[in-house]
Amino acid sequence: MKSTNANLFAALRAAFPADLDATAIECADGERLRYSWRDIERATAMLANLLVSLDLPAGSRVAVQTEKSVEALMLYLAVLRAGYVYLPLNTAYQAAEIEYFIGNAEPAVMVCPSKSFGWISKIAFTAGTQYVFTLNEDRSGTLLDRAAHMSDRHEVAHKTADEMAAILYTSGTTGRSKGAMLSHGNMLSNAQTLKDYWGWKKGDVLIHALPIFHVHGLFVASHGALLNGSQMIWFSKFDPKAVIARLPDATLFMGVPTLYVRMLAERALDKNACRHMRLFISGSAPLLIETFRDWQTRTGHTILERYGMSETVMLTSNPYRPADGERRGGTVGHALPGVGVRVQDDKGAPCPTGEIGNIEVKGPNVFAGYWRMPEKTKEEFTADGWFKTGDVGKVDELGYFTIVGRSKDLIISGGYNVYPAEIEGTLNDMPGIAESAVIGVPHADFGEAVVAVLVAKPGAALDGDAIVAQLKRQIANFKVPKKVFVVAELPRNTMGKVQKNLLREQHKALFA
Ligand code: MLC
Ligand code: AMP
Repeated sequence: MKSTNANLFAALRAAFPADLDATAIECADGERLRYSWRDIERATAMLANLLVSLDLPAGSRVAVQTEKSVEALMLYLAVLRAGYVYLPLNTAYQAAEIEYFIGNAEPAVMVCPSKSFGWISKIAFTAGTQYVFTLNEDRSGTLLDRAAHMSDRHEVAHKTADEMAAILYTSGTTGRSKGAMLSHGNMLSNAQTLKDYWGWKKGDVLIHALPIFHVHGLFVASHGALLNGSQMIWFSKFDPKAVIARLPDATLFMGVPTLYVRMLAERALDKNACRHMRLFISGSAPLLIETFRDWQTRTGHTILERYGMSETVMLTSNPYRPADGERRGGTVGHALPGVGVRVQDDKGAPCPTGEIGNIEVKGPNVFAGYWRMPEKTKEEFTADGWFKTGDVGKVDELGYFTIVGRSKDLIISGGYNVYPAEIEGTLNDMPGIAESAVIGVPHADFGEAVVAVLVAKPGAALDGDAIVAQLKRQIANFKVPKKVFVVAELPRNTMGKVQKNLLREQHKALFA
């Protein structure tokens, strides 16, 4: 007898409301289209049938670098539905970055906008990808053209909970990006936990204004609404004024701290605009206590901050229900039900309450490992099976976790991760640069901003603007330093290690 189908899509679909003609997604910009639950059912079936018709090997990856659109969300759902593996790529990634991801993941299918077809298909076909489809913001492109000929009935592929559903690439402190393999079970268990913990209920309406190529927008937000049969008000791009104008029609909002900072800068943000809101959730980067307090004063709402990562989906959350405790600014709340979170010292022993140490996690949400990197995977797990997050924090006597820093050299800018090692590698390959140090400094809008400090090779003259222009052609724009300094030498300790703390201190007021 076949076991129950653990396909995440099957669970999401089971939550569709009885009235399939009700609105599931309302686009707040562009042509202001409305999509019903029936549209989702039919479009995902047609797209899934298209994938099935390609006769792809089991476990094939479908890589996608497209602008945010409802059709792109449908494509994600269709990949789940058909039982393949979804690989989302940030739209800011440039050719060299895409080349690495495609070379590493070897997707069978690639989907990109028509305008990028030339260079992306070249990379993809060289890497052995069989099919490259196009999908544009205006719903044109070969993907939908082909899917239009497919049947709108499709039986959801049978999956076990531990079968892979998605690969999310995360950069690393050393070496190249690693593909975190998330299973159907990882994502469904987390979505179910959050549905309960955040009290999703009938009538909830979510404003979806985040990109859909990372955990926050693609999984936490979309799964949340779909698993509750809730309507989404869909923004293809975040615009603070437009979002505030739609708050009265919604009950839930999820954002990275920059989104909250930008909305606070708008006069229209007030208690009246938030009169029907039930919950504001923040994550992906630290929410400043000033933002938390200003939001309370202006809107009467206490932002719920949670903490997670690509390898684990969500880990901790401040309480939603008063019975579970208050929402404490500056903390990321409690370990989610069923998720183990502990703080360990460098020797691997538990830290006493209140002491700072390494955050390690365990649970049904934690990924199985990095794609084709068994050694790296082994390094990132403890002998007793806990995943080392690379985040540094502490827990108080009431079980509230606080993130105080990172053992990984990572900058989080506007909710996007930037690994200094990657930028330094790119800089060090440029002519005239002897060495570089990339740091994050406080930034009023992005939380942290990327800054590069360079040393020229003897006799070379470095032009900061030209270096920035060159970087923009090579790496995603959010990784490009907002400021470049040229110095005679980098500060080093007695071991010869660059003292980034001194550089951060020196430049801390640049954008504050
Ligand atoms: C854009 N720019 C950024 C930036 N975003 N610079 C630094 N950091 C960022 N995050 C720069 C561009 O390079 C460009 O510069 C200029 O800003 C305008 O670009 P834009 O695309 O028009 O920007 P905008 O639309 O204003 O985008 C800002 C933003 C966006 C905050 C809306 O960055 C965003 O959506 N962030 C959310 C990221 C997210 O979803 N993270 C979740 C990860 S999941 P120039 O010089 O080229 O003009 C995760 C796990 C978890 O972390 O726990 O959730
Ligand atoms: P990513 O690899 O893009 O999924 O980013 C995950 C990282 O974002 C985590 O390891 C943390 O460093 C950081 N992060 C996520 N949520 C929070 C939060 N609420 N506060 C501080 N850092 C966070």
